[in-house]
Amino acid sequence: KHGVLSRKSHADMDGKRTPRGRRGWKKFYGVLKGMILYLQKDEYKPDKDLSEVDLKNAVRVHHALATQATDYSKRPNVLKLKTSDWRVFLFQAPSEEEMLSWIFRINLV
Ligand code: I3P
Repeated sequence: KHGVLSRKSHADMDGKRTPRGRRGWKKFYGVLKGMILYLQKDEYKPDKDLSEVDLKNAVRVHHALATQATDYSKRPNVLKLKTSDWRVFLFQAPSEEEMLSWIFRINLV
């Protein structure tokens, strides 16, 4: 699955709140491949190598939990992702249908 996703980092690897200055929303092109959600700057091109930044932004979604971010009302169509290493991200999808589809696909991994 792939599509446009905006990301906000809420908690870091140790479960601690992401510090000010790194809490902003950033737009990516998300690609879910195997157990990894790649967050690329540019649109997905199957034959293009991933840049170092792309690899740094990739999130392991094995044993992660995706839910609707019902406690976040500033933006619509936002899901919350808790990873197995205690990071927490918010991801905004372009529509409710896309958000539900991402939740479903992430939780299948
Ligand atoms: C954050 C940025 C986010 C905001 C966040 C700020 O600042 O303005 O958009 O979240 O608020 O800390 P920075 O880019 O300097 O990290 P919202 O869009 O959800 O308001 P927060 O600290 O309350 O999460």
